[in-house]
Order: sequence, then C-alpha cells, then structure tokens
Amino acid sequence: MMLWVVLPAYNECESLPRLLPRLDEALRAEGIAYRLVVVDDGSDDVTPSVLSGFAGRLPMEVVTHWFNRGLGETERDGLEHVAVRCEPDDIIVRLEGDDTHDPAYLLHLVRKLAEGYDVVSTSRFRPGGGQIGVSRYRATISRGANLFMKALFRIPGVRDYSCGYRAYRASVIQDALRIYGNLFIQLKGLGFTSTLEILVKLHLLGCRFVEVPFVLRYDRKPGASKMVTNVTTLGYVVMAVLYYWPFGGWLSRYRGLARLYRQNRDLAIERFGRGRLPRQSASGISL
Ligand SMILES: Nc1nc2c(ncn2[C@@H]2O[C@H](COP(=O)(O)OP(=O)(O)O)[C@@H](O)[C@H]2O)c(=O)[nH]1
Ligand SMILES: [Mg+2]
Repeated sequence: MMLWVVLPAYNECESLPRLLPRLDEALRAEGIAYRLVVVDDGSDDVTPSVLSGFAGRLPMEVVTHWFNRGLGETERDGLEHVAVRCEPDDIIVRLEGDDTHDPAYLLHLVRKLAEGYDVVSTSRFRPGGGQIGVSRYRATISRGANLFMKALFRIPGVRDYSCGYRAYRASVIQDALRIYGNLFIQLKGLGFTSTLEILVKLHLLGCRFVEVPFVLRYDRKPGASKMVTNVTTLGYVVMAVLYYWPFGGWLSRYRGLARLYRQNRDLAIERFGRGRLPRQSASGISL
C-alpha cells in the first residue's frame, strides 16, 4: 500500500519548510511508504525554489501550474496526477500547504480507512475537534456555511463539509474520474467550492464516509487566508442549483448510480462512465 499525499500550494514558501519535514517524520515513524505530490499553483514567491530544495530529500513530485489557476484546478490536477499512477488499493490524502493541518492526523485517517470506509474526513465538529486561532467572524461564517451545506447536501457520516483534509480509497477517486470525467470537479473557478464538490460527487457515487476529530491550527498559518469568501459562497449556491436542477441536474442525471456502483461496479462504469483513465508510463507518456 502506498500513501499518496496531494498538497496544493500557492505562495506557501514560509509554511512548506515547517510542514514537509514534520510530514516526512510522521510517516517514516510509522513505516508508511508515501509519495508526495505538490501542486504549485503558479506561486509568485519563492515556493518553487523551496520545493526544489526538498526534491532530492523527500519522495516527492511537483506539478506546476505556470499561472495561478485556483484551488479547483489544483485539486483536480493533483488527484488526476495520482489517479493515473496509483494502484486501486493505495490511499490518497489531500491536506493544505499552509501548515494548519497537522500531519499527525494522517495516521488517524489511514487507520479509519482500513475499517472499510471509502472516505475519511477530518472534522472540527466532532467531540475533541475544534479550531485554534480562527477569528470569531470566520468561525461564524464557517459554521453557517456548514449548516447550509448540511441542509442541502446531507451526507451520512459527514459534519464538516468544508475541511479539505481527507483520505480517499484510491479506487474511488479512479472510478469517480472514469464516471464523471472532466465533470468530477465541475466548479473550478469558484474559490474553494471544489472541496465540497468532491464530497458530493463521491456521495452520488455511493461512497461510505466517516470522520475523525480534528483541531485546525490556524494559529500556525504564516500569512493571511487566500480564500475568496464571496466567490466560494457563490459557488455553493451555483452547486445547489446544479444539484437540484430538474432537467439533467446531478440528482436526476446520476439517479441510481450509487446503488448500481455498490452492486456492480463495472456495470455502473459502463452505464454512467464518461471518462477513460489511462495508465501513465514511467516516461510520462499516456498509454
Ligand atoms: N491552487 C490554489 N491553491 C490555493 C489558492 N489559494 C489557496 N490555495 C491553497 O489552498 C489551500 C487553502 O488556502 P488557505 O489560504 O490555506 O485557505 P484557508 O485555510 O481557508 O485560509 C492552501 O494549501 C493554499 O496554498 C489558489 O488560488 N490556488
Ligand atoms: Mg488553510
């Protein structure tokens, strides 16, 4: 089993030198084989040279965006990069590059996934979870947004819809790409909406979710948040419309998918699939 760690990074030159060694230490201590995929989203600080400094020391690959494309395209490219290289039994974790997600939780996520779930999320809203260093204003917005998401997209096992620190069984990400193709992350230019969309699309696929309590360490963040609140809020609203739209919205388009996928995965892919998932050769050419 290989653990693939996807790390979106946009101007994270201060936090990466703190985060990467801790991540390596946490996984090495447990003897977990891992590969780190950093997606540099067109950083205009010294993030690229910080990453080159780690290249020889850690098992890592860097996917580079020459322009700042936003979190949606960054998550998509990180997940696709891994999906064509990993084995179905591998694990994919995505955490943030701003050092607010303690790598110690990786072990909790991996252990929980071994119990048979498809997705394990970290959750600030479970007993023992919380957030340190978050302003009252931001905490209130985040709480409100999560209530909104819960009301609209209720997913059993999920309380924290907006924290992107999650572990996925690699096979479900591969299958989601086979089924949704480029529409797996459809809302790309709308701030951080993609983090929620991944959950919703995997729910429509019939995945089983669980959470582990998690404390967000916002006090460790060196700079300000890059979240564009207004755009992300607009994204949630657009997503609700797409989800419930009676003429080909997600709920109607993917009706029956979850049940079929659980009963007969191959048939579900044949009936609903819209994407191929090529294997990538060592030379990096799609086969
Ligand atoms: N790709 C991409 N990643 C971003 C962008 N803004 C932030 N990120 C990354 O997405 C993650 C979340 O951003 P962050 O500033 O931590 O938001 P916050 O934690 O909600 O305050 C971090 O790993 C960032 O490096 C962006 O415009 N594009
Ligand atoms: Mg963050």
